[in-house]
Amino acid sequence: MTSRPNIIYIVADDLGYADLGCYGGRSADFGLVSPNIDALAQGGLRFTEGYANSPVCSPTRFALMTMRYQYRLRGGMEEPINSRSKGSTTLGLPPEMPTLPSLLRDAGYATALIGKWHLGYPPSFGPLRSGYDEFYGIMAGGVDYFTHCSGRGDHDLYVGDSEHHETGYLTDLLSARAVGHVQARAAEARAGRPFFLSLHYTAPHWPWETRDDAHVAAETAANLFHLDGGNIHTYRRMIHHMDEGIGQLVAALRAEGLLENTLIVFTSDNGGERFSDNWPLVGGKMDLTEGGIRVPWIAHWPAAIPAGTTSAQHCMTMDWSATMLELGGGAPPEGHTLDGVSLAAVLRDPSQGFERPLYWRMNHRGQRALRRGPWKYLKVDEHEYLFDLRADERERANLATREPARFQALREDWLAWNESVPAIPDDAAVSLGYSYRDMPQR
Ligand SMILES: [Ca+2]
Repeated sequence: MTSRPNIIYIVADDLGYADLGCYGGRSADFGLVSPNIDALAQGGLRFTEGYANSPVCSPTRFALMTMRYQYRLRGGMEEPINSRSKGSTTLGLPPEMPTLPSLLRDAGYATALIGKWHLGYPPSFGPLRSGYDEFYGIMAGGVDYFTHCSGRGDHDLYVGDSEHHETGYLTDLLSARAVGHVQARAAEARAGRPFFLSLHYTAPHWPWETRDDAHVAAETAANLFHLDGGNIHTYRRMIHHMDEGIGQLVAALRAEGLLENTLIVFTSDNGGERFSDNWPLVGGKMDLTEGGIRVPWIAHWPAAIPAGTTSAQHCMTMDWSATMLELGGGAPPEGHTLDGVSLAAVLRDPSQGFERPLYWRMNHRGQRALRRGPWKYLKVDEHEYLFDLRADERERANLATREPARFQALREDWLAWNESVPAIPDDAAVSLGYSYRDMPQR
């Protein structure tokens, strides 16, 4: 019987399904893009059919925190929350809502968020109000890596609730902070008080800046979407910088004697953006085609997870959070139901699996999706599709006409689920940073 693990939940931002070497990604001109993350996969368990709760940032983060479908909260209907939500008392994660960190804290964990919050602004919302003992990072959906200013030009780096000025490249600052946090928590962790660390990188989200690109910050200040910049070389280096930090974090855990009984989970909050590699999947961020929602899921925990294993278990973000809650000995309050389903049995024995139907909905383009077994029901704009992902994960062969009964059954299934969650309100916003005018369709 293993004692309760320390838990580190690493979330990359807009990283696509095939950007990492261990998911078939190409090498960069400087060599391997993600050797340290690949090593976590080699030493642990890699999921090939895991998903994000949403193809865009903040909705996935609502699900990550609450372990429920994001559609249950008003803020989760925004696609995504943006800086216009500043001052709002509704567009955020309500402090009274039980969360993964609040329930782990109740179970005795020391909790911290290092990195991106993106679930509403103080004073109504914030990480310290939702279960984190400590916070170092940004409140917004994106900032410049050097100035730490959001798209509105507001400086957005905080320690707790206080604005914090520090010079440096954000990815490196987050990595250094995470290493320092592990070192600071190590003695208590060894003595039996485990920690839960959320490490939410902004990499490899725009603007397209590597560690050596401080001069680019002035160019992107007016428009962080950085529509006239970036390329795959810059993009891969941005991933590599994050990977280096994760390597340092693993080294710190090893040096402190904590690696064996620490569960490290690595994923992305949504599918890849314009420079990402989602092969063989189609689409990306904002899309309910596989490229927008299927993401890497890697779990590393030497004390419990067999090394070098893979799993095709279907799962989404909220399931992973429910898994961590169970492994940490936490539980939701009486009568508070979670939508997330624990994967703990799969982690311990990757040959295990269970049926896990997964549902999505987007205001953007009226999208619907349901994954049930090998089948996927999809709607985009006024068009509806049926795909057999076992044979065609690229979603090119529409079987809706060939298999009308199956198509109708899945469609009914989705409609029944949709009735079980709140409807999208008329004032829910869809925010697109650019259109086909700025770049041709993928
Ligand atoms: Ca994102």
